[in-house]
Formats: sequence, structure tokens, C-alpha cells
Amino acid sequence: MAVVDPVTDPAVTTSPVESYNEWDPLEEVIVGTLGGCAVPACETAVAAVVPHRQKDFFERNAGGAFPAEYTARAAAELEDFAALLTSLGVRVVRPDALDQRRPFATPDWSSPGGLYSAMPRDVLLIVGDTVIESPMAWRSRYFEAHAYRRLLMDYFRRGAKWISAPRPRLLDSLYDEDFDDERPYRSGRYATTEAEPTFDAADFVRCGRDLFAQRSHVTNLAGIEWVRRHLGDSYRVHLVEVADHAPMHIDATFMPLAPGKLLLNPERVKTVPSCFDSWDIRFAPQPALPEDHVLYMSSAWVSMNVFMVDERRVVVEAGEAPLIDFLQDWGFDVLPVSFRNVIRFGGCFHCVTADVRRRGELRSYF
Ligand code: DAV
Repeated sequence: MAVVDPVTDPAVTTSPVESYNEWDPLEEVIVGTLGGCAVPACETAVAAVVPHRQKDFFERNAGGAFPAEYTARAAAELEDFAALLTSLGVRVVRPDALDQRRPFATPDWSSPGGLYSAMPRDVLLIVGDTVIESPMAWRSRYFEAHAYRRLLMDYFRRGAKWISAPRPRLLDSLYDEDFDDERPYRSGRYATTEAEPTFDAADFVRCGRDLFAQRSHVTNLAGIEWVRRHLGDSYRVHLVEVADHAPMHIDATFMPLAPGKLLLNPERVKTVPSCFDSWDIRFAPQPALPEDHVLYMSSAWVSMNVFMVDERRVVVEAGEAPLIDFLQDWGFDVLPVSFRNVIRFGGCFHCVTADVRRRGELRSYF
């Protein structure tokens, strides 16, 4: 049998990466890992989004470890989630658990350590057959994509397109220490300026030819414009106006679940783009998480951060009874998974995944 080298063979045109939306039948997915994770330094764009009561924790522990008991329980929950997806016939792959508790520097600044490879949604923007590595605004996340390079090289060899957005310098001029922590959407004072493009992939959601993005403390307008120009005429990138006091990642706010079904955060979304006029738009019930549950990096609204296996089946946090009832009433088949320890680290099922391949094609839903 002839040995084909996809890197050089022009006959190889198919890509193992192909995913256009949040709901086509899932075939392959990256699920994050907490191995090697570190507490990030409490720099400006971190302080802007972590719950106020956790700021001391970040200041005291930057570059160190999270409580071992929490990471161990969260790691077990991640394994259970991965095993569920595998049992449904999905190919699950994992990034490398790099040691993040090592200081690093660029010519301009230094960081006591990294963060984790738990949230592939933040770092990899997958659009069709292309993987885009995000230019993330947190200095602690500067090298986060390295944990995925083994996977990305494999996808590249087999035909995927792969690009990294311009590597940002993350100079002090990118940050606005006087950011507005009440209504940044009114004042326009976010933790990041427009000094250079930055974005986290999780500030985008995909509906075929249309992507929806929010300006957040880590994603600036230059970052959104970079994605728009890079994707070109085949795609439309819409800016969603969001009334969030600490915006970071659109996927606990604005969640297209299936064609014609849009789930919204009742506290944050004031106006919906008119292209959704013919969709069934519903507001999520209040999260069921107890007040005293320790969350380091998000609000309890990560309840909304659900993950579609296909148009009908949705993975939901097992303790979110009101949301489970609500989604069943809406016609979904709910797969409950316990994830209350994972969410301490800033994200739920949508955040800890990057859907590499879903069976479907590029189309317009509007
Ligand atoms: O509290 O809305 C959710 C997503 C974080 N990755 C929040 C953040």
C-alpha cells in the first residue's frame, strides 16, 4: 500500500475538522483536563471578571495550586463526562496536562505561571475545517494553546486548516485599570482597550454562516473585526449587545441550541438581533446552585453553559432541576451529568469542549 503524506499530497482534501454550528450530530470533541492547573495572577483582565469575594484568593495564590480536593473531584467529573460522550459513539480526545505552575516571560512582562487546559472552548475557535488559535488577553493564558499542539498537528497532517491569530504583545497599554465593573456596556470602559486585537474563542457562537460575538473584558472590537475579516465573505459576524457587569464568554448568556431555538440569559440580553425574529426565543430559569458554593471564575449562570450532542440531546448539570424541566418541556432529551466541581474553575460543558467534527454542512439558518 502506498504511503500517503497528507502534508504534501495535494490529493488529500478532506479535513478531520469540520464543525459549523453548536448542534449538528457530534462525531469528535476535545474535552479539557485540569491536570497541571495553576491559579492565574490577578492582573487587570482577571480582576474584572472573577467574583469579588475571590480576589483575595487569587492575590494570595497566583502561580500556585487550587485546593487539591476541588481539582480531584472536578477531574473525576470530567472523566465521567468524557465517558458518557464515548458511550454515545463520540470520539473524545484530550489536550496535554502541561505543568502550569512554572513562571514565564516575554521581552515585555512576566507571569508567575499559566492557568490550565481545561477550557478548549476559550482558546480554539473552530469554524468549518479551520482551527483558529485565539489571541487571549490574560497574560497567564499566553501559551495555553501549546497544550493542544499535539492534537492540532495531527489534525493538520490529516488535512485541517490551522492558523493562529496575530500573537498579541499584551503591553500595559492593552489594559484599562479603570474599567467599569458595573456597566461597561454603557461606558465602554472594558478591562481591555483597542490597542491590538484580542479575543477568547468563547466570546463567539456559531450558527452556520452566521457567528454571534460579544465585546467582553477579554474580547475587544479589534479582535471581533479580525475574525470577521479572516473568515471573509462566506460568513457574517454579528455583534450582540449584552448588559453584563463582568462579560467574559458569550456561552452563559446567548446560546443557540438548535435551528430555531435560542436560549437567553434573562438578566443580560436586552436586544436580540432581528435575524432571530422567526426563532423560538426563551429565557433560562434562575440557576439552582446554592449561594455558598465556591466558584472561582464565573457566576452561577454557567448553568446555561449546556452542550448539544445533536439537535435533541443536551448535556445539563445534574443539579439544575429547573433548567432540566424547562429544556424537557421545550422538546429536548436531557442528559444530566454532575459537574459542580468542574464549574468552580470557570465553565461548564460548553466551555470544557471544542467540537472538532459534527456531521453536517455549511448553511444559513436565517
Ligand atoms: O459567569 O457568565 C461564563 C463562561 C465562563 N467561561 C459567566 C461566565
